[in-house]
Amino acid sequence: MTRQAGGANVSTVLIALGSNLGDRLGHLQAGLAAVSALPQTSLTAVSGLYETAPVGGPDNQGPFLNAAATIETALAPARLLSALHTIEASRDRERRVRWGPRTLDLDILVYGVQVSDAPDLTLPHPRMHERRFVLVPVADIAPDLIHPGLGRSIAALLAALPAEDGDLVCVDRDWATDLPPPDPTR
Ligand code: A4P
Ligand code: MG
Repeated sequence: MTRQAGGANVSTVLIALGSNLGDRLGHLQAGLAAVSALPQTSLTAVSGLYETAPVGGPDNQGPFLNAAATIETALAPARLLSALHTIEASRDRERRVRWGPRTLDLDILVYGVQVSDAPDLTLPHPRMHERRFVLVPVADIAPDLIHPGLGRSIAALLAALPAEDGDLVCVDRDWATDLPPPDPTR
């Protein structure tokens, strides 16, 4: 959804958060605080926190913490992605192996009703509908949201995905109530 606010187009955007390296909860909390402090952006909903088994990537990586959040933002998609990459870098994110362990991953899942197959920013995120570690958190905050590419609700997409034993467990519903203030040194 996009609407006018004070002359700017404001869109509803779904973001996925993930971490499986170092202080996982600290990275997610700091990442979310930084997202909510972005200019022309407000945080409107945050999912529970889930511990999830790694999907893909190297064999021996540790479990992830995953969550999802909704923001309202006037930042254009490319500008928002670049801001998310800056926040990832502030948590010492390194990119070595595809789907390898990471301190903080911030993906744009859905940006309004935009659909794009550009490799730098594919919208909606090309794998979101195949992944319970994405759809379960998103269903906490936006079960009725229609996937702009597939035309089906998040709840319907999730219902179509088989659960695997131990693939995911909710570990905290209130992990984002006391976010740290943004760290000016990072
Ligand atoms: N990119 C394209 N579209 C987007 C988008 N919608 N949002 C480009 C964010 N980035 C997008 O991303 C690689 C490139 O994707 C970027 O240059 C960006 O321009 P990355 O963050 O460097 O690396 P990545 O996250 O490893 O890549 P990718 O392919 O997006 O990974 P996935 O598909 O997100 O999978 N298992 C569990 N349990 N939990 C997880 O969070 N995450 C992954 C990563 C694999 N397994 C996981 C988890
Ligand atoms: Mg990513």
